[in-house]
Amino acid sequence: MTNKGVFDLKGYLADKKAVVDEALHEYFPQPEGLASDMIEAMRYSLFAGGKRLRPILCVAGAEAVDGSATDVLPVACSLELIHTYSLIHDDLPAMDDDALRRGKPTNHKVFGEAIALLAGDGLLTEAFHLLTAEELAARISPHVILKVIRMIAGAAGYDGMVGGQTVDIQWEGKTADLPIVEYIHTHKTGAMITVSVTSGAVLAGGSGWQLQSISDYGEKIGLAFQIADDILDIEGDSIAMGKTAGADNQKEKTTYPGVLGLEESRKIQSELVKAAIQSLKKFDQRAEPLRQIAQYIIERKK
Ligand code: GRG
Repeated sequence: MTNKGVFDLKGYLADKKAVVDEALHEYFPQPEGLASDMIEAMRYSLFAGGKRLRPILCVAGAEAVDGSATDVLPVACSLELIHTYSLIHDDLPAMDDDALRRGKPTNHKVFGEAIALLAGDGLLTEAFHLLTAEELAARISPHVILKVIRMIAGAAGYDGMVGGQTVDIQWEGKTADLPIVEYIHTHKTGAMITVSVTSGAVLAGGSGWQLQSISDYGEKIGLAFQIADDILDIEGDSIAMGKTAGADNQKEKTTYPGVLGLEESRKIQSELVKAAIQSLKKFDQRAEPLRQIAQYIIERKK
């Protein structure tokens, strides 16, 4: 695990995804009782085959400061629940009106709009239920858990993902400039990615400089991730991505390639990845997964 030649990122991502998927299956309710249709709808999107990038970042953030997956699994899973809720709501007719997500028909196409809306609400609420799990409180001090809950609520809310989504929708069809697209991307996508990696490091007891460096890393890869997503929307393949390619252009979305062009966008994403890796310069080989995930974020095909 000491350098790029030896570390197997593909294997690492597959292993951590399996650990996260197993925990999600363990934590998540079965479709029982009178509200079972809504629980089925939550499960449909949660287990539709996401990359689990946010939980993996949480685990890798913990490992970088000598923690482990076991320390952070409920938090890692809660991040995936919030992410999945955002995708269900994002696909609704009132938002992006998409038909395909994670390679399957979108939640509202299968369960109807009302149940899809409620499934998103259920996932968001269940995330905070999971954040107060006894399993976590048995390992981590309440003070640290409270701090992490506050960080996650901030990143998911009005000054994070929901704020970014608001500006994204309000700027559709308008000519935006760099500060606007930067606001959208850092809030809509970057905030949750940053909190994913930082929360892992906080839970694992990272020191002041470690948390600052990991937070800088998160901000840089968060922005690079959404720029890569914009580029994939132009160049990617719907089947490989599991969602409709070309949707941004069709909806006249505010994107980096739209504002700066493809070449400049590619340049910026590469610089962000370099800077993200540089943020980790004081870390040892335990941060190797984070370094390589940074590169993977702009090289991925889905
Ligand atoms: C509050 C009503 C209401 C809705 C909120 C905030 C929000 C809806 C949506 C914003 C979230 C969003 C769609 C951000 C885009 C980020 C993005 C590129 C998502 C895809 O992430 P991946 O590639 O997907 O990690 P997988 O499927 O692999 O998890």
